[in-house]
Amino acid sequence: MLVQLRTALQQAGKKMCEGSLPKLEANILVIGAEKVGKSALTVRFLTRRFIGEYGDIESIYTHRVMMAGREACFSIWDSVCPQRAGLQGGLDEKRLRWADGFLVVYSISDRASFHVARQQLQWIQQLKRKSGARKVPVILVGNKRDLQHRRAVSSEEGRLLALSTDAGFFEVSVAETYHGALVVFHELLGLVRDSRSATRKAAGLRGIVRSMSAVFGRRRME
Ligand SMILES: Nc1nc2c(ncn2[C@@H]2O[C@H](COP(=O)(O)OP(=O)(O)OP(=O)(O)O)[C@@H](O)[C@H]2O)c(=O)[nH]1
Ligand SMILES: [Mg+2]
Repeated sequence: MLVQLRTALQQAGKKMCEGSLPKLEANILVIGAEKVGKSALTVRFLTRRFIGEYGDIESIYTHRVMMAGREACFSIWDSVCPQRAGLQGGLDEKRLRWADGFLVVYSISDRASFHVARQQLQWIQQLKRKSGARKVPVILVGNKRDLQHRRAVSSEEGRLLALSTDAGFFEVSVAETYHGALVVFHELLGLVRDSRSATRKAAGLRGIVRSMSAVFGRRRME
């Protein structure tokens, strides 16, 4: 079951987004293995709270934040674990096309969840590249940092995986602090913004090249 949630505050946000200020809109897909804290991360960011148990409902939240003086409106798709989704790495082309940016979450105390994260990162890169995307905004998140005594994945391994798949990397404890969730979402929004402006610049350059070829082509004909 997929639930869409939009609160009164978020409706107000939508109105602000419709104003004259330049705005950033982004669809964020949160994925990862079962019970790694995908919902905890999302809810922590949206409400600042950690409530402990979240059930297994798949939800899309709409939300707004101020980011570097600019209004950002975005939708966050908190997906269910891959096993229940029954798709390769919990991903399908529809979700991939929908998303502008990805948070791939694993638990530092769960080695298997790290392997799922690796598969998902590779799958994202493959499908997005196939669709012509240049740089894909992705952040790898190692959650449950408070469980040091049960650590099964070193920080170094996380960082290396992120480096090799061109993703950002953070280790956080959603249970302990709000700050980690905030940083992760803000960084991802920054990556989405950068990738959009890179795409716009590339399109602008292509336009200039096309106009120049048209002009010089015509001169040669004359
Ligand atoms: N110790 C610790 N527990 C956490 C942390 N984040 C989440 N949890 C716990 O991990 C369990 C799973 O959290 P969820 O947010 O439901 O995980 P999920 O990935 O959304 O799970 P599914 O949607 O069922 O795949 C819950 O019992 C949370 O309380 C954390 O940072 N530290
Ligand atoms: Mg969940």
